Amino acid sequence: MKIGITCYPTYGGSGAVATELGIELARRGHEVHFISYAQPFRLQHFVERVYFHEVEMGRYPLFEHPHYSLALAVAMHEVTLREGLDLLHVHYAIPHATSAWIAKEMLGPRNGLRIITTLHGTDITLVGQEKSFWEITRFSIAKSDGITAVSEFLRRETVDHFGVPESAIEVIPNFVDPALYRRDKLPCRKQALSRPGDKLVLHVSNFRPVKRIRDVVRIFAGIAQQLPARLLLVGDGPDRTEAIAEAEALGVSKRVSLLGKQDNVAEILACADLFLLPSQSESFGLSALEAMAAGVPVIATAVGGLPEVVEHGVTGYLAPVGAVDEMAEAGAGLLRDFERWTAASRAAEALASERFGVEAIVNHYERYYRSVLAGEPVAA
Ligand code: GMT
Repeated sequence: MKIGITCYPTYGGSGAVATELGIELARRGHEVHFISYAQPFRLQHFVERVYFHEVEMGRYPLFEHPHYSLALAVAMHEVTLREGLDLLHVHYAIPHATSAWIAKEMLGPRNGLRIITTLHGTDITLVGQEKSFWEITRFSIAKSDGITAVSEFLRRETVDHFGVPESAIEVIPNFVDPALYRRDKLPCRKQALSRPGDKLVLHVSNFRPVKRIRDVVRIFAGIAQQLPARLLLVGDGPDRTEAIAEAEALGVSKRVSLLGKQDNVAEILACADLFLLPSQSESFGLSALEAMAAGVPVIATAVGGLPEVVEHGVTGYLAPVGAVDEMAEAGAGLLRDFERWTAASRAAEALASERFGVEAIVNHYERYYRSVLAGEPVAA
């Protein structure tokens, strides 16, 4: 197959999943064309059968706001014609599904291009529900030839808020390649990250309000009261200064390290003892899955798709949003008890590869592609 993939290329779960899917599809013999405004961050090396097409943005003084959606549609149209794409797989509805629909309209009815839209989260739960985006989100999803959602939770949200029939949405969860996260195979430079004897608590995100960064720091402070520990914050975003302020207010700033955006989170996960994800909402929580793949138990909120990823009491602990004391207790309890921690770590690794391993999930995507291309009903 010749597949075009569009995603947000900067740091974020949807771009990570889209890129790793493209790389795996290419490994299986498909030709994959990424179309976006920048090279996806996880596409760092030459990969056979993978191509990147940068969207060119025309500038004109009259345009106060750049017309990215239109430029993207033109790029999708051009690449489809030039490379003979069979399908465009877009990740995150806005504006990618809209641009894909425009590109298909420009190609005309004789072109058999198919569009698959993968819904990732806030395209449905937040952005898509804003008044100015609701109608275009609904329209663009309805015009897609196939729709996938990364969790059952997100499928239900899409049905409830956009009236899409449940049977029209295929749930295909996110995935990991367990081989890339094996902690025994990765160099862990714990001494460079913390003092001897410290437990390493990790959070990775884009530091947006939905991640509740203050809660991350509060949970950590609760843990650090009970045992020697260090908090590693990986990523960056609008709430970074809030995190620093909260750490200072709680007197733990000397125990918090801000590592910024990191290309190789697997190496940091290999040293980590606990992962925190106390989000307000999370349609899946790819970072939690990656932590589990590295054998790191996860303390998270029982919201959205997280209960589909983290098994409460087995691979980690789930608590209500804002229950920082409960999460701190659960975290400290696990870190203090080596036997329980080891059991949770092994269960996390096993669940990540058994339920979310790259082979099975990419097989699912391939089956779905074939059924969409054949025009078959694709109901789950
Ligand atoms: O929707 C977003 O907030 C952005 C998106 C991203 O690019 O990271 O995150 C969503 O997609 C991820 C990949 O499928 C999921 O792991 C995240 O849970 C989801 N974010 C939210 O639902 C807040």
